[in-house]
Amino acid sequence: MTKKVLVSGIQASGRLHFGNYFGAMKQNVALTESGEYESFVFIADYHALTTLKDRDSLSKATSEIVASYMACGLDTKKVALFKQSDVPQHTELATIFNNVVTVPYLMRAHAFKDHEAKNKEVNVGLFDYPVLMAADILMYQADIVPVGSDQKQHVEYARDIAGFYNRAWGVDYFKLPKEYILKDVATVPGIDGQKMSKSKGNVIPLFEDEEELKKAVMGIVTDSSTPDDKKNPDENIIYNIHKLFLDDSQNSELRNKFENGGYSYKEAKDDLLKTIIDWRKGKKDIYDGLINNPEKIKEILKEGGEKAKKKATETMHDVRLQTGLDF
Ligand code: AQP
Repeated sequence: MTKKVLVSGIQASGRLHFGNYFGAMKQNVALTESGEYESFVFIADYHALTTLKDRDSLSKATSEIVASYMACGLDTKKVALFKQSDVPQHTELATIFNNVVTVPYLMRAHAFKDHEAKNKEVNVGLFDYPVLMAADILMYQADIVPVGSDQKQHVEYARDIAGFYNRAWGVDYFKLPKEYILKDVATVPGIDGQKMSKSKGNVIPLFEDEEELKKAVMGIVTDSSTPDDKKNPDENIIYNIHKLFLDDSQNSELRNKFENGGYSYKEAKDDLLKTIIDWRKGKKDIYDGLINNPEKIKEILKEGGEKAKKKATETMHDVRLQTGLDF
């Protein structure tokens, strides 16, 4: 039986955080382990260049994604874990897609509109980001793309672009991918209650040193309730982050503590910190081992890049024939 295809990417643009983990990484590891998918997980380093112009930060972020994925249980035997820039077919396909996409269509993308609204200068890479992302996804004929809700529109764009291409060249070639979004983790809040985001400085980092982790957890914004006050867990940032780590019975126990009163924010933060430290047990050692072994990281990426390139070469062979570039 042919397996369904999973494709998922993370931008190499900063410290990985629990929004990335619960929104996408956890699902990628679990779905890959299920054996039902052929998995392509990539580090979006071309995408990162839209914001990052610093050699060391890019290579550091790339290594951190590899080490984090391995620490979280991704098995390189069951996945192609690779760097987008190691498979130049992505940019080749994006160049072709650029000819079936219009400027007004790209002007409706959230990322572009957000930048415009803030009067930020938008580079062409950022403007064209949805097209490259469509190429990333469609290259592998993805069935599903595990993402947080912030990326939903980009997967919709990939679906549209598959249709634009198929119609333009009169083929039924690219499959229409679907986003895979789990409701409870669609938007993980950061320490200020807004969406946890690398660029907002509101993250709880996955594998940074305990001091940094503690600083982030203790920095979670709270209101002026006293320890004795009863607190509504659903409106509480500490609870909304902590619940993501818990099973049903642990979750209702935690809810009770908030609802009954007598649970101070200090205690709530200490408990969350303890949960995260427990979650990191075992994983952090794997992470540190890899981060200190750049040769191993390069070897993992090389192997993954070769697997991805095999499929990408097949796709581009077909596309070049369909479009008349090859004959
Ligand atoms: N807060 C979040 N809740 C749920 N899912 C999230 N993701 C990111 N933040 C959250 C998901 O993580 C995957 C990788 O994201 P990305 O790093 O490629 O880009 P992003 O979504 O733009 O992440 P950031 O941290 O918000 O980066 P910046 O600040 O650079 O824009 C995606 O599947 C994403 O949905």
